[in-house]
Amino acid sequence: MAKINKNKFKQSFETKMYSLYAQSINDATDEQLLNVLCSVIKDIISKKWVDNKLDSQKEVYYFSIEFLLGRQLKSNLLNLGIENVVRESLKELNIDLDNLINAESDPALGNGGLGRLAACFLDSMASLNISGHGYGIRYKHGLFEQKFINGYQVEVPDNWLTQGGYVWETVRPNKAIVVKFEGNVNLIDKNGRLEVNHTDYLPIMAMPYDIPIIGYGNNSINTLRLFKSEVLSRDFGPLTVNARNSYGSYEDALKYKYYAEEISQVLYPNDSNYAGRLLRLKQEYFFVSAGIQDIIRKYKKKKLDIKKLNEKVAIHINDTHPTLCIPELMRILLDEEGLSWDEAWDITINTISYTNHTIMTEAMERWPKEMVKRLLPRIYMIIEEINKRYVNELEERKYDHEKIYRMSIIDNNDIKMANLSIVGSHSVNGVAKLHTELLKKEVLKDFYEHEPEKFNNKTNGIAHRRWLISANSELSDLITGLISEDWKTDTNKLKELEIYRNNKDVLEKIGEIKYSNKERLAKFIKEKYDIDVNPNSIFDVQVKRLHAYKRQLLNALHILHLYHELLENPNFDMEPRTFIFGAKAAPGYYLAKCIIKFINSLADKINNDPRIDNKIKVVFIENYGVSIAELIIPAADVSEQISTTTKEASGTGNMKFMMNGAITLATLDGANIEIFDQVGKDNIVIFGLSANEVLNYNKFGGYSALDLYNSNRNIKRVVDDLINGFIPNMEKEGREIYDSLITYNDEYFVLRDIENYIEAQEKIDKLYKNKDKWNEMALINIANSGVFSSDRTIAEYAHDIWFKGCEGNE
Ligand code: Z16
Repeated sequence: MAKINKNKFKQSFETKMYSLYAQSINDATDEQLLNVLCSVIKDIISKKWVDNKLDSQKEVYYFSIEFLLGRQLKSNLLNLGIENVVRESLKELNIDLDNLINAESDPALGNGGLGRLAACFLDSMASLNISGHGYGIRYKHGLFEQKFINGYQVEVPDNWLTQGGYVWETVRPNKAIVVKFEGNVNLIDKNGRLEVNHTDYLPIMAMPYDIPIIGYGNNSINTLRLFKSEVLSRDFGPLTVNARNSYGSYEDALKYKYYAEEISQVLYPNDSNYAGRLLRLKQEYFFVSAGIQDIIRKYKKKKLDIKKLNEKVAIHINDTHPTLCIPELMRILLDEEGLSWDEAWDITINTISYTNHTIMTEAMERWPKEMVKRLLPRIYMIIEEINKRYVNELEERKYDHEKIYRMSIIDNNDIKMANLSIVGSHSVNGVAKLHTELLKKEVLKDFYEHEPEKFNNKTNGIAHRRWLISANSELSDLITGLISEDWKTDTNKLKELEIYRNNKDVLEKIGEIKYSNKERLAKFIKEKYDIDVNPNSIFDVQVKRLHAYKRQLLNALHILHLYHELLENPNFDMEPRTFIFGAKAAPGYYLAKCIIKFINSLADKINNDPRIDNKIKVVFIENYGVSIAELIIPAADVSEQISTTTKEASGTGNMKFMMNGAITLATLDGANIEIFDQVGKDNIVIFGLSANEVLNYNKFGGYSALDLYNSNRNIKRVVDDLINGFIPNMEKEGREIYDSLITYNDEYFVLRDIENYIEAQEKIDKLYKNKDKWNEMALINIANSGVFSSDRTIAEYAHDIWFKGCEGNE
């Protein structure tokens, strides 16, 4: 842990204030104070922040096109173990630490689960003393900011860098890298050795911005290196004659500048849905090529043998967005290091491992051959060769033509990125048990049968330090008081909490902490939206991206159903409920936007209807993201995890809620199954179709939403409300949703599961009436959430994939 005392800290703080801003602390803005504080912390860690440990240890490089970090100050203070000294010192200087914590911008360089997972993994790698670093893109604009105007989602550009830069980053111009796009490639035979001549390419500079990743209580500091795209600066070094940026006209110069800077301009706002745009392909190759070149440069500086790369380096690709790592590494080994194909291929496979995050084919990346060929001519050649050799291998196995076509990397039109990832890596994992089983049995069946040893499961996890210790400090302190501090580094110890399951005082305390978290959220809702919510009501929460398969619509239709029950019978017996939503829709996802408008219109109607006596409140919180999640999740009683079974690969929000003592209301999908396995049937509420039922409907048909609608009064009532004007101001949107259910036969089985969901909700209502029992369930959930720490996940990645076969790793 960092050594620092109050006097020393105050002194450094004042000195830094003068050196950065030439003014006294009293005159400083919060923003300046924050900058000074972060700068002091960076000084504290700077000596330990050295990359390049290659000679002693294997280095892990985690490539991800998204890192959804969230604010760093609080978690850095926690991990350094200096929150208290800093808080007290600042107090003596008349500064409130919490103000500074909230003044930090929230870098939203990710969409949802995949990007947040990458951030949790960085935290765990550092905390487990793994030398593991991230490579990604320093987007100028992260995920858009969401505003509601008349209930519609409006996107406002995110501006996390407005304050002139990001407080935690350090730019390293001396480590900039050139990435080459377009041009022509000629292979020249030089006495039997092929020389690759790439001419007329556009050189783009990848400027590294490093963010320190601080381990918990262990002095280890890793690096997240994000690249910004720029024009090649003139002082960068000699331009090769082959480059095409020796522009003639002013106009050409501007075009080049635009081309370069556009690459890291903005994060694509799609979550589990791929768009296939050229700019996205540029982004992918940009950070992949910069990262791989950076790794090789570091490695060679150590004078290590390139043929042993995989003994010192593990490269992990987070989904297929960084899959070009495979041909890029091949390119360097072949063209620059002069290895033979077989040598290069062997090293590449043994260095790279791949995580798949979805079974939905519409989310799987495919890139048009022609696009890749034009943008990345050399990379295209290499992919073609990989494909040729792979297809040969499949033909030798005498597989039938259809199977070979399915497994091939390149088909008539496209490069199939998942196929390339599987073929070019030594490990393929899914992100929850069911997901991995579905990959093996369904989506990637051919590949699994061909190379079963490559496949393995790594159930996702979450950084418990951020999501419990930091976001819910009261609960964290209660736990520590009961079972001592060891759980913070070994979350399995949370199990010891179970001995308190019948301890009235402890259960009451858990209830009180939940209540105070709910009050805090209620206050926020009142201030922001002027809606009164009752902290004694059940806080029923669904926060995640808006997607048809996640079925926010099912939740909303149930609310509508309850509303009718209350209108029909004002004495209808139910615990008061506050339904809380938070969700961004991809800007081009029309149905998702209609669902937002529907929920907002429904909220308007219900919240302003005096007849139901405040029994139901509906709040759609704008701009859901990491910071707001830290406020919402600790305040939840019910965690809605209601995706169509088979569709949610894992889910990670589900784990955050569980760890904070919410009761999960779920389908047996993704990691919900593993939550169920941990807590047992009495501490979770399950409903809905099974995986096999969904698979059978998909394969054999037999589902008719219209029949259900015609035969079930409850269903008909709520579906009709979408189009009969009962809820004002959503005519068009209601029709769109209605059509998705009736005309297009309800692809996600909302109507099929609704009766079952209503029953499950009734069960929740009954359970909540018994407070002791409810708090006991919460305790059991917290006590069994330990396996969902990303420390466990990362330990498995390290053991089974990255350090497999290494000394001291049995
Ligand atoms: C994403 O966030 C996920 C999958 C995907 O193909 C693309 C993106 Cl951007 C999510 C999954 O939907 C979710 O189930 C999973 O928990 C998460 O990735 C992390 O694995």
